[in-house]
Amino acid sequence: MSTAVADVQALTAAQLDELCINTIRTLSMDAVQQAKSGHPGTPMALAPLVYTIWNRVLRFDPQNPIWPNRDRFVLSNGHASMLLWSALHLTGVQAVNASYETVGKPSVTLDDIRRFRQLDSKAPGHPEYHWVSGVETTTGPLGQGVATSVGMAIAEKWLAHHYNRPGFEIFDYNIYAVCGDGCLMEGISSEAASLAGHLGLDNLCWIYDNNHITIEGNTRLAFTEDVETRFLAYGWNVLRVGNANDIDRIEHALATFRETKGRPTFIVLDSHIGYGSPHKQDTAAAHGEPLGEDEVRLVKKAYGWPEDAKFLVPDGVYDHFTEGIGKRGAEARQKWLKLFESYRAQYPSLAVEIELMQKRELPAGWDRNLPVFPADPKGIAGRDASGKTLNVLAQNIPWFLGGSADLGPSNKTTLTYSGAGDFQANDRGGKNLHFGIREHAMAATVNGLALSKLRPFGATFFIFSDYARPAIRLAALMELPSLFIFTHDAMGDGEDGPTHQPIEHLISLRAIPGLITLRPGDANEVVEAYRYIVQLRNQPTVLALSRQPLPTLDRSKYAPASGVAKGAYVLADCPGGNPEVIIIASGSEVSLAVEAHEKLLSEGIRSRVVSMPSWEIFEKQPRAYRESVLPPNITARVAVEQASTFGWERYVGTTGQVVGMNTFGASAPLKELQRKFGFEPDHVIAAAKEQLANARDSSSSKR
Ligand SMILES: Cc1ncc(C[n+]2csc(CCOP(=O)(O)OP(=O)(O)O)c2C)c(N)n1
Ligand SMILES: [Mg+2]
Repeated sequence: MSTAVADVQALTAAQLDELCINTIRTLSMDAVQQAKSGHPGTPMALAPLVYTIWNRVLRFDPQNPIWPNRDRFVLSNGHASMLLWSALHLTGVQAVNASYETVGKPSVTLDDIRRFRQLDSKAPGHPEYHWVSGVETTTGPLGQGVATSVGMAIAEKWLAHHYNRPGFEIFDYNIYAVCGDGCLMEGISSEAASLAGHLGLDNLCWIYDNNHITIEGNTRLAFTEDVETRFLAYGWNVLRVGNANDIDRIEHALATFRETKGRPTFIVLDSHIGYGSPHKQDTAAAHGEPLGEDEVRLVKKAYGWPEDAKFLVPDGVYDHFTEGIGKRGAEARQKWLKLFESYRAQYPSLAVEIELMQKRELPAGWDRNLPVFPADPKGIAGRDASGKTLNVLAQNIPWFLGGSADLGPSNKTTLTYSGAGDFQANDRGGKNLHFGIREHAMAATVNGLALSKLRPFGATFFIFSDYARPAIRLAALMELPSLFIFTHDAMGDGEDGPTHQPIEHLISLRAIPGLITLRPGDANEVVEAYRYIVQLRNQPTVLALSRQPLPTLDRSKYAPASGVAKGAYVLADCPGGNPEVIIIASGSEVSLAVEAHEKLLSEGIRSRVVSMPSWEIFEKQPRAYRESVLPPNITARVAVEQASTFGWERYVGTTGQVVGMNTFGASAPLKELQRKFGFEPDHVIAAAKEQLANARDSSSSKR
């Protein structure tokens, strides 16, 4: 008799395990079949793994999926999302709202699973943080999940170091990440594994679904390296489970992970994609398309499942999860809550910090001693102003930390105050992270830190934001307050030449929904940019900073830098405030615009300078404000920005002029580049006058 319809009381423990595993398998097959799209084969193969992790190992309370000391489960092979939807559903994980409260309903219902991949279903195509409670990070772009898990592991170590006290293990959780061939082929996983090995992150366990199959066929086609040896070389503990259906062995390997100190663990799990499918097992056909109605029946038969049942959760399955993860998780959390209450009594200020952090709030006094820079025509580089500000913020906000991809001395992101320290295997308290030359893993790690509620930043040259872009995009998709600090934002490092001069980077980042880009124009704008950024709770930021000194504007003469918080503001205006031409600029071009403006004024031309560090912030302002800065009737407009001209029509209109870049840069001293590409006052003045003449012509022709 099939176990699915048997009397639950009569089942052996092993049969009950199998019943739960087959429920995950069949839910996955049915959901994909119903959606007519999706990935059935990997859930069929990995159901025993996911069952074991969730029901036997994970310290996670389904009643509260945001409990700070929960173990993290990351599904890096996000196409196998049905594994996660099944786990979240069967364990009864509760939904949480944006205010971090449980709302008394399940995160994923059976109905969501029936509507897998459909609009508004809580069982979308890939795991989506923020959309489905219980998803620890968004995955789908292969490799991102495992790289993000490294940030989570760093966060746990850092939190434990800072907040645990004798007798108070407030943070002692582990991170489990499941990945496939694709994740391990992607470069980001190599970067991340190398970093994790170096840092000896023994709270991190990756489980590799070694099924020898990707979309095009057998891994013989393109992936023949010795993966185990590779991970040994990274300094990981490498284990192997030769049969993905052997849950006792899986459990044993996971126990070995927990006992392993000083290095992360990599478990190779030999599996059969499409397990149980007579015609599709071990073939690429099981990867990314429905099995077909007939095959589904055959598989169900092989599992001892009623062939016609769909979305069946047999009696006893929910209960078995309640008995397993439900009971274990609730006990662990209740114990922790008690522990935290006595911790609060003994260490009230630390407890407050933990609570603020969990809600992404800032501690009192977070903005004290922020620098104010006096007017100075010689000025200071954006990166230097940033370095000074970072060092203040990192002292005011205990959980503000970060680092660079080996460019700390250039990015000026090194935290130099006494006690800042370096995060290493032998110092878990350091606030300087050394990502090495691994921009992609750095950005994903920053996301993992942000997912763990720290306030992280990662830095490199702006040109290399390309190497980090997929993770920046995910930060935006996940609505994380990750901060990416990119210096050398234009042609400031002139002699390095076009390989080092960003052109299209700003506009391409401006195109990412939800991402804030900020390119401050002088030192005080840098400070104001930070003031804005650290108050963000749900948006990532790209901060583009100059390498070279920029004049510090005289704010008694020009508008205060606090205008940065509006994205764009009138920095300098003509007497009476009724301009006839507007010059809009960002970053290093702001002082150039001001210089041109002063000359125009002296010639009796009524000009206005708008400093526009952030398009996105400006777009959030009420229309009345936006029109006060850029009055629609003033069409004579010039934008000046040492970057691609692409997109500036938005603010200068189709008749406006953009002093920007239409080509790559060149290798030469900055002054010569500024001359060659027209970033000089005379050029801006000429553009403004041309604009004015055109505007006068067109208004006289209208008359
Ligand atoms: C960065 C990235 N490139 C390509 C894809 C498209 N894609 C999705 S799954 C897949 C094959 C993955 O193979 P594997 O990780 O072995 O998964 P399995 O089929 O074994 O589950 C590919 C190429 C993707 N999701 N992400
Ligand atoms: Mg595979």
